[in-house]
Amino acid sequence: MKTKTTKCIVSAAAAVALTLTGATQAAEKLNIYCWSEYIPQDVIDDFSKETGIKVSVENYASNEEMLAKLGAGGGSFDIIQPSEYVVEALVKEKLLRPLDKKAIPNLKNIDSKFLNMSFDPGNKYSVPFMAGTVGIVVNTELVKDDIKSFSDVFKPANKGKIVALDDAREITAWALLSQGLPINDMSDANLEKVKPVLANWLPLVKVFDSDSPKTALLNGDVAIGIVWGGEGAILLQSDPKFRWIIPAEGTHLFIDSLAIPKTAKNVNNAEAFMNFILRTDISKQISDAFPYTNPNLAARKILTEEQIRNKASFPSDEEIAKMQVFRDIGTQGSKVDELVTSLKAQ
Ligand code: N2P
Repeated sequence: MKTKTTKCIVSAAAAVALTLTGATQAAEKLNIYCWSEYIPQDVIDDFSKETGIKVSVENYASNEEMLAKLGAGGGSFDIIQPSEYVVEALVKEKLLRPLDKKAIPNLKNIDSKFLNMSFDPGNKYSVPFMAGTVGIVVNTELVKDDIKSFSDVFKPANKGKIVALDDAREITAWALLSQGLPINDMSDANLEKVKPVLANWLPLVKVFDSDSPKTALLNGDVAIGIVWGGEGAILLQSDPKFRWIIPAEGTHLFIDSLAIPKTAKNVNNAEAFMNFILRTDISKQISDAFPYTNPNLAARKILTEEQIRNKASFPSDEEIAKMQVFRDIGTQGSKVDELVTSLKAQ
């Protein structure tokens, strides 16, 4: 009996030792592949300081760029940041790893509105990181017209004054909206319908930029932008001459999540990082740098009134209710890419 107990203790100790060795080995690295201008460098540095985990970060400017790299087997990533329709597609293709929720207790900080969404019921594979929309920013010192819609932006008079996101799915969605068509119906017939619209619009754009579309507006290179909400929010903070407009035709609500690819090698570290950035103070730090719609309710409670009042960061419930969310469109995605690429090259 006594011997048996001792043996048990010994094997328990061995198990602990094994786990520790495993943890020490895994604690060395974490490879993140995320949207540009979404996770501040000081957050990454603080995580490394706290955990000793060495983090490498690569950025992408569109979901399609990220998927192309993953699909081509380029890089080995422990965390990616897909948008809703991409989570949906990756789950379908069994390319994500189920999360160990016990390792992510700070999930409790997320607003329940952003949990259990249709692209990942029960959040088996994804943790909401940031949400937001796409809207119009006008430099009112340079443009006197009362711009209300995508169609107002893409008028011949604005040729050479526009910065737009460099994102085929986004651009095509704006054209569909301008025709009163749903943004997820990217059938061949609808692509044919928006082709002439895009053929008129694209030559008017001076700068295509998804990484930092605010830059061309800040330096006066352009006067109108169609930009991510967080970029719009930074512009509104920077100068009252910038006005934010939710396009009259409607717009798109995105929810970008954190997920672990099946092929990840540092899974524990990935979950530790997810838990870290869901911490109230860290999530606030992220909002301070990149003022998108933060789904972290605990962090939202400690944002300043000015941050919460920024309409580009936090659209009203009424505005959100009118926004559409992208769904997986399967193989039509590559046709959308081809359409926009060919028209841009004209
Ligand atoms: C962050 C870009 C926002 C991502 N720079 C839109 N899904």
